[in-house]
Amino acid sequence: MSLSFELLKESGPARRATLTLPHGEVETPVFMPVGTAASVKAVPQDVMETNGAEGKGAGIILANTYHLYLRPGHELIRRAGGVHKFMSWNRAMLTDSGGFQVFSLSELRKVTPDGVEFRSHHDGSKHFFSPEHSMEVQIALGADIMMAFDECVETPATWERTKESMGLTHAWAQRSLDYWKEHRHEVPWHNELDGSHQSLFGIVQGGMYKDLRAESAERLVEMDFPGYAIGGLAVGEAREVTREMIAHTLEYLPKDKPRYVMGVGYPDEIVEYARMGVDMMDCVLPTRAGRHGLLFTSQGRLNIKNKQYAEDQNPPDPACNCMVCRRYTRAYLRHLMHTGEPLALTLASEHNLAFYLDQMQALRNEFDQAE
Ligand code: PRF
Ligand code: ZN
Repeated sequence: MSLSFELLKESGPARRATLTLPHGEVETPVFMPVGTAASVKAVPQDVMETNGAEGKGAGIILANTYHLYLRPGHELIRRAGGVHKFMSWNRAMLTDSGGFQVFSLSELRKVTPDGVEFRSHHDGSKHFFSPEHSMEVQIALGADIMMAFDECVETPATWERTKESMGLTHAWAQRSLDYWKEHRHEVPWHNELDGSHQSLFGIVQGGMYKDLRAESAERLVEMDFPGYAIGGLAVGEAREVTREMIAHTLEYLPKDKPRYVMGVGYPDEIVEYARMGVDMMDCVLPTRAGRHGLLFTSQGRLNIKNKQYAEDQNPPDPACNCMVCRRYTRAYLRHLMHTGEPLALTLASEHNLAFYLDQMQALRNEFDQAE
C-alpha cells in the first residue's frame, strides 16, 4: 500500500480519516512533529513512539530535505537504507521539499525558471536545487510522503509578484510530478513484491489573494496529486487572514484526498483548522518554544523560567498525563532551565509534544463520537 485515505466520518467541514502509508497507519486529523535533521530536537525516538495521544506517540513525523542534503548528505542516507533506517524510526515520515527552507534560511538565493541557486547557511558553499534535484534527494531519503518543490512568496507581496511566483510553483509542481512518476520505485526500501512506493503532495500557493489561491488549487488538482498542501501561510500575516485563506482554499481541494496546512501553528490554531477540514499540520512550535522554556498547558502558556515557579511543586500541567508531568515539578524544570541542563530541553519539548498530540487525540475522539 503506497497511500490510501479512508474517510471514516464527516462532522460539518471536519473529517476523521485513516491515512495508510508504507510505514503505517496515521489517524487524522494529525499533528506532525518536526524532525528537521532526522531528529525531533532533544527528544529520542522511543519517547516519540509513546508520548501523548493515549501513549501511542506520533504516527508521522517530518524531516527537511534542505538540512539533510547539506548534512550528512542524501547519498549517505541512501547508503544507510533511507532516513527511516538511518534514524531508527519505523513509522510514517514526510519530507518537505527544500523550497521553503532555501527561502527562509540560505543566503544569496538566485531564482531562475530552472531552480534556485543558494549558499549553505553553514559554510557559504554554493548549491542548486531544481524540482528534479529535490525529488532525487527526497527519493534517497525515502520518506512515505514527499513534497513538490515550490516557491513561497514573501509577505507582503503584490498581486503581480504573487501571480508570477505562483506560476513558477505550478511549473515546478508539474516537473516534480513527472520526475516522481518516473522514479518513485527507486526509494531505498522499495519492495518488488509489495510494489509500494512514495507519494507526492502538491503545494497550493497564491499568497493572500483569493483569486490566486483558487487558481492555484484548481491547477494542482488538474495535475492529480495523491494529496494537497496549502503553503505560503503563517508567514507573518494576521491570523484572520490565515484562517480565511485556508477556508477559501479548502473549497477547491477534493474531499477524498488528504489536505495538509504547512507550518502551523499555536495549539488553538491547529484545533481550529482541523475543525475547518484540515487533515494534517506540522509546526516547530512545541519543540522550539519548549527549548526556550515556554510550556503549553491546559491553563494556557507558561514561561517556566519565571521566578514564580521556583518553588512550585505542581507538575508543569496538572491536567497532562505525559511522562514529564507524571514525574517532575515546575520547580525542578525551572532549575534545569536556569542552570542550562540539557535535560531541560528534553523535558520541555516532551511535554509540549504530548500536549499537541493529546489535543489532536481528543479531537479525533470527539469526531468519532459525533452524531
Ligand atoms: N512551502 C513548503 N514548505 C513550507 C511552507 C511552504 O509554503 C510553509 C509555509 N508556512 C511552511 N513549510 N515547501
Ligand atoms: Zn505533560
